[in-house]
Amino acid sequence: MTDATFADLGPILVVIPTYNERENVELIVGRLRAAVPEAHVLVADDNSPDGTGAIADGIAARDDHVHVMHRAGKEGLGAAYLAGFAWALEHGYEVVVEMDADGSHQPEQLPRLLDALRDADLVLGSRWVPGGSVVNWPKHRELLSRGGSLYTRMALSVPLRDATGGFRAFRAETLRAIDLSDVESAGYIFQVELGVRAVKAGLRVREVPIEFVERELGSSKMNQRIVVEALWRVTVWGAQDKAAKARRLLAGNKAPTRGGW
Ligand SMILES: Nc1nc2c(ncn2[C@@H]2O[C@H](COP(=O)(O)OP(=O)(O)O)[C@@H](O)[C@H]2O)c(=O)[nH]1
Ligand SMILES: [Mg+2]
Repeated sequence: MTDATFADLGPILVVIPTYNERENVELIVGRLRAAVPEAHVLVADDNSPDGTGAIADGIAARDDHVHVMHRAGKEGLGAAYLAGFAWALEHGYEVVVEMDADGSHQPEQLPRLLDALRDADLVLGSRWVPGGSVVNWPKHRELLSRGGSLYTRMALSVPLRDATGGFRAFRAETLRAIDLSDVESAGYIFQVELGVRAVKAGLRVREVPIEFVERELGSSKMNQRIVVEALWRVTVWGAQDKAAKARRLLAGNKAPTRGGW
């Protein structure tokens, strides 16, 4: 592994949100540090009762590329990422990566995303493009993910194949361009909101295939509330999008405008 492979992209920060990932945090940070040695890591922990935050502090004490954000309590994936992004922008990172702590997103595949970012503003690691796949994922989760992306494509007229995935690389400029101050989502639908905002802002969004591996350690934090928030929000955004299009048509203005985004 050579050092500074992606130096042309500028400093890279990988944000890893954690909630009760005691068995995973050390493994995932170790793999990431080996796979992309120049990347820095920010573990954004929501005061996990299982002590994940303290383990992350131990890693950070030994490795100057690892940082820890201790948040007051569990506020959802979207909130943890927003705090992590703000930290990244304050500290001058040019590339900000989202990655789960549980091994589903393989650090060894991050170079693919970074490579693609050279001519994109946002790169999505995608399970549902040719070459993408899932390993050991329960059928109901696959259906939810495929269905969620299909619904998003139809309701919001965006060409994303994997709209809900959470292995992504953003340019810092992209995060600034999509204005994070009024992001509405708290849970996993945050991913859809950001992807759609990037598309609607006219940015270059590329999808690259990834192999998503179901976690072997710890447990999923996905729950019914997260699914309900997702369905509800896509439905509301879809209605707002259609209303905005109708208003533009009535006004005789064909130029694309932001309509709800
Ligand atoms: N900080 C923080 N991290 C979270 C929260 N919910 C989930 N995560 C993390 O987000 C990532 C994905 O969550 P996971 O439970 O694996 O979701 P799944 O893969 O969709 O089943 C993991 O690293 C979790 O620890 C939260 O409320 N706060
Ligand atoms: Mg997971």
